[in-house]
Amino acid sequence: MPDIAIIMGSDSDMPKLAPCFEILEEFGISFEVVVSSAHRTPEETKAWAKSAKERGVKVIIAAAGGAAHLPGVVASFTTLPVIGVPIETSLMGGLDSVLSILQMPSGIPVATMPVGKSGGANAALFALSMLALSNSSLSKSLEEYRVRQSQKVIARNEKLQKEGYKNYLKELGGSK
Ligand code: RP5
Repeated sequence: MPDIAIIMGSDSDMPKLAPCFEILEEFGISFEVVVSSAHRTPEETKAWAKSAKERGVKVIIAAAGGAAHLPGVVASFTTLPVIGVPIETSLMGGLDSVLSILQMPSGIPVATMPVGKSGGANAALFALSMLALSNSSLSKSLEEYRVRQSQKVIARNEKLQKEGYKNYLKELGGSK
């Protein structure tokens, strides 16, 4: 029984969600991944969204790009929380996706994540935060994740202070 369900409008969205899959794997949370489009397979999308709660899903992550109606359409068929991930597009870098997902009418909420590589990662972490409300071990794991994240930044700053910005920049790939 998957705790989290991830739906994408196209398989072309999948690489952008790699950080999402990786984080959920790291936390050992069960999840399902499907491709189903609000526009190309509306009936299948509807059936999937309507049956999610019965399948034991607690949170849905929906990713789409361009005319990104998928998260909103999914949210219209379920009262489960829906987290929208706007996928980058060639036309406007994903601003079109952000606006399509963000501007939901009152009554059907969708939580909108950042566009770009943070979107998938934050969607996973946000979904985990929701599950952690009733799972103390997951809550502890999330706290430990934050500590590890802080430690990485502190270590990087220590290295920067030790080596100086010129050497650090060279290691990062050089100045332009
Ligand atoms: C959206 O259209 C998908 O979510 C995808 O981001 C975009 C383009 O889909 P493809 O033409 O690559 O299948 O529905």
